[in-house]
Amino acid sequence: GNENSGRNPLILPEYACQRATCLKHFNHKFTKALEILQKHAELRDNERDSSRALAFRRASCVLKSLPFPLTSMSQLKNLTNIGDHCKRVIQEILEDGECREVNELQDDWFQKMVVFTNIFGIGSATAKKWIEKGWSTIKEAQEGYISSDWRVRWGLAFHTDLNTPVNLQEAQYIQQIVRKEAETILPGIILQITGGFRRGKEEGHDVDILMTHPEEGKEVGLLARLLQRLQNKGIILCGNLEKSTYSDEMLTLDSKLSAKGQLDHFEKWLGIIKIPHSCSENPAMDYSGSLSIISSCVHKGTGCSVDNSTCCTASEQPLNYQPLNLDESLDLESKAKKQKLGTENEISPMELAKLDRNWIARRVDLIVSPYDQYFYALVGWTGNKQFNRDIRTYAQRELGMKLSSHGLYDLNKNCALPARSEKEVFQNMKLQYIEPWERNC
Ligand code: 8DG
Ligand code: MN
Ligand code: MN
Repeated sequence: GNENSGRNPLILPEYACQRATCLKHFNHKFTKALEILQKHAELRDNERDSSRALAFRRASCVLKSLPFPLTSMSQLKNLTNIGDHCKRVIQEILEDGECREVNELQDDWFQKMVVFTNIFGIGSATAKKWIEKGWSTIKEAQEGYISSDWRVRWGLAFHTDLNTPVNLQEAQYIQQIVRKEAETILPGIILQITGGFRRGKEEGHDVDILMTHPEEGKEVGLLARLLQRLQNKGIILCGNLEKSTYSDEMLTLDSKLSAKGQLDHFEKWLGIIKIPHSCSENPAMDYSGSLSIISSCVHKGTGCSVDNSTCCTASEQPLNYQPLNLDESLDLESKAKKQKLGTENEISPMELAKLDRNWIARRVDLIVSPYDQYFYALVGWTGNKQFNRDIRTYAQRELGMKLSSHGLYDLNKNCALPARSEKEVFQNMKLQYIEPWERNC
């Protein structure tokens, strides 16, 4: 017995969208192990493994919502979603402090696969081929691989930059630049950082920015004009503008929008921009007004409170940074171009990366949504991916409804359910509201 055993039997709601799952929790020892099993299954990447991967993730997600540290197997008795394999892993960690299977999984192959699949544009199929060729480092791939995919060319060249996590200051700096240009083009625009930063993460692999305008149709054409302005400022390295492929039928029938798939049909730009090195380091900047700290973050249904520091969200207000001057780095580039080629030809991403430069490359996703889909888009692009899977499965199985980033469709009544706020999205699904920082499944 320990002080927590009195809390049992603990009943957690079955779906993660019915529970709070915060970044900080009591069971990292177990969830880290289960997520290595998940990652390994994902990297192996065949049909059977992908369902095993999801099973590991669901179990991990349950442990993240537990309001106490797990100390005995009996505490798992009333919990769903924890299968026999997961139970064996948990038991071994309880007894030995570690799990042999998990340790053995993290072999050379696994380490290499993680390194390679962390490259922008590289999936597990290509990573496997590289390992079969005997490659084990980024350098070997940089020197030996010629790709027709712009993402891979830039991803390889700027691997060091892109593998340095983006911090909150950088995310807000990027948001501020995008907001300034977007507001000039389209006054009244609504612009929001989504993704991990909105869930309270302090670091991320990219910055996700969702945009809309409350007047129907005003958002059309915004993204192309915005990109032109960012291009003129010299901050775009590369990227791809995807046109919207949305039509109303997609609310009901679309395999891409299944509970599994996370892809949607919004107009979006996925790319890489450059920001000054100094924008996350300048001590003269005052960030005190930039965070809205949520004073208390309570696990719903479990009565557990978590430290404030894990519960901040990125500001929705613009900040007042001085516009940073990139002229110097642009000079460097044009000098390098002239030296290298004596022409106006582009220098290669690899050469650009090797320059002595005062900027760092950052991955950015820009998404534009029509206003009538905006709050569904906001939920979808806030994530996380596991939260999306779960809430979409919940909608389908428990309500007979189809949820996507474009909307919610009642398959029995044959009608779409509009939402004018994020809270309404949850109300429409008969769910208690889950705050963004409670969606870290
Ligand atoms: P990180 O960048 O901090 O590492 O994590 P993240 O912000 O949670 O992940 P992300 O890969 O940037 O994705 C953000 C959310 O966007 C994620 O929950 C899935 C969601 N999403 C959609 N539609 C699409 C889509 O078409 N492509 C991608 N990549 N993500 C999408 O709702
Ligand atoms: Mn992200
Ligand atoms: Mn993203």
